[in-house]
Amino acid sequence: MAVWEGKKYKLDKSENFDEYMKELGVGMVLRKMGNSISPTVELKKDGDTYTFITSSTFKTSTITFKLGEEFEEETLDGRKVKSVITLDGNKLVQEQKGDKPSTIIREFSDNELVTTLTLNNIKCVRVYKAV
Ligand code: ACD
Repeated sequence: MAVWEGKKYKLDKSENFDEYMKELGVGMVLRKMGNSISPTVELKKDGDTYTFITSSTFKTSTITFKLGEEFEEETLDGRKVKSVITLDGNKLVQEQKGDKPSTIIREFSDNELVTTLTLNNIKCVRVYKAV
């Protein structure tokens, strides 16, 4: 069983998220919201279909995908992008295409999830704790 199976992770620390959102072109009001919210995330697997859920009091986003297969995604800030996700051990790697190409790496362990978001020269690291 994978380390992330049956677990939920809640945001504990966040570095550079405001800069990342600015680089995406997210406006001030939504950035304030994004900065003040501690979402809970979970990864689920059913056969070869994966679901990644980000839940918060403000918004919840669910993406459903198969590894290596491009899918359409509406991001939390409302962009419509195409993404491809692969899994390398406990590391989920998401490549978001479009005019703001971004890489999101989520590395799961027993008690922690480290999410690293990269866009241009901006790198944001968000640390989640298993709850
Ligand atoms: C994570 C961060 C994943 C979010 C990545 C991109 C979204 C960009 C901007 C968010 C903007 C507004 C959303 C505001 C609040 C929603 C709260 C949830 C924030 C994740 O996986 O950690």
